Amino acid sequence: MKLFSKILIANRGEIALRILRACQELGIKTVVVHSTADDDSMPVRLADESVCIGEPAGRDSYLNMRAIMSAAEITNADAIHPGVGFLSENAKFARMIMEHGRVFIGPTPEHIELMGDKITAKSTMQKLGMPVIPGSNGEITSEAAAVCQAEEIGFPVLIKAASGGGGKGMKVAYCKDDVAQAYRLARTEAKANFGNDAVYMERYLKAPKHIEFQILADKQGHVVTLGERDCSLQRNHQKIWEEAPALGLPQRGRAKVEELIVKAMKKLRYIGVGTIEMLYEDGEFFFMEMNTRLQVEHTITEMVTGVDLVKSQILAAAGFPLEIAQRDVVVRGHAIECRINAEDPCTFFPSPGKVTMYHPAGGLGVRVDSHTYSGYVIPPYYDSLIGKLIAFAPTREECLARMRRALNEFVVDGVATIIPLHQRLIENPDVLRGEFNIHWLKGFLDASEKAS
Ligand code: MV4
Repeated sequence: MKLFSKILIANRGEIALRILRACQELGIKTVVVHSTADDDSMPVRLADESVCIGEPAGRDSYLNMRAIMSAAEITNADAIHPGVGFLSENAKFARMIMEHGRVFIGPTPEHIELMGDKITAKSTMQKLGMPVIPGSNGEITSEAAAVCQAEEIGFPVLIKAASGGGGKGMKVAYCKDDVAQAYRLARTEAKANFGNDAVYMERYLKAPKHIEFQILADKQGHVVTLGERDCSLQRNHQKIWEEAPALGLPQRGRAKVEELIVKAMKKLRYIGVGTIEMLYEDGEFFFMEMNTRLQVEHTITEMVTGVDLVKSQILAAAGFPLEIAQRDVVVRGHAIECRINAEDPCTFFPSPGKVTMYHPAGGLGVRVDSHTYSGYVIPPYYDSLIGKLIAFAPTREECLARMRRALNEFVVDGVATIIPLHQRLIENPDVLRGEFNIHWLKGFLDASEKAS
């Protein structure tokens, strides 16, 4: 078995930098592809080679598969890391890379397709023994069937898009009279957003937590879980604060779910890193979706397990067996990630422009993953994530204290950031007690808007 000699990073920003750092530590040469908006970016400067692949808009650069393939051919990169977002869950891209004799750093195109369709993902995981939310078994294809299903499931029900994600094409129906309209709206929205109008139905969970499990697998069939993250603190499906481990989960139920996940992933012969997204309510876990890629919040799992997920992912893609077994995985201490978005902390309006002064927090137990520097100009074309502040400590209480002081230390001048929001969250009694679900942040923001 041979490790890659050169990896092409098909992404930008902090995640491109994160992947670049892993490559450098593994002694792998790097190529970063970039748009004209990222000419002066940190990953471009630090990479061994860079190739400009097009104009700023995503479809003209970071989503342009042919341009990226050409860059890989020209630079003779033997593998491509897609990062997060962009082409990271695109089966066609993964297949194209394979057909060009290179390696896609991720699972197979079949795995991506299986999990990309939420209906097949759900039925597959259910067959493999995972608990799922009661609902229609498969697609719903008529208004009459929707009404019939809803009465069987019991109200409220949620209609979801098969190609969904990010909440698009999702409609709640609280009573029989709502169903037909919710069904039509969900279908229309699904068609417009994903070009696929297939929808399915589930009982609507009113106040769940979003708990996700990190897994890691190799081509030899070994699978380990690296514990869970609580990602409930989100706004419009954008996570802003994540923690590992989650608070208040039942030990038995949690262990059982981990066991079922490992079993399912072994059966599927999954490869690399993956995340099983679950909803947790009233002591019960339900499979929701699986992400077949690295995630932004992988960092907190790295802090509490000591496992370098990006290195492990690259090694697994190259065919190396996992260096750790399940008995080696110990979750120690507590980690919190606060996403630093260049947005107004009240309106969340993006705040691109020049960062006149940048001084990240530091010290024991503080990690900052960021491509930002003093003088960096945040382009207006992409998401507003300019860094991640991660605090790690032996206990949650110490972790909160560490995060609080790190937030106070962090300086970003010239643009607005959501650091002030994090500073308010970290003083909130509910947040301090870990008592929040997926709707908590909206309530908090609505209340503070009224108060001001
Ligand atoms: C749900 C749900 C409640 N009940 N399914 C949102 C995105 C999509 N991937 C699935 N989502 C949800 N599915 C049932 N049966 C609530 C959500 C949901 C949500 C889930 C995780 C994190 C944030 C969320 C925000 C709103 C709704």
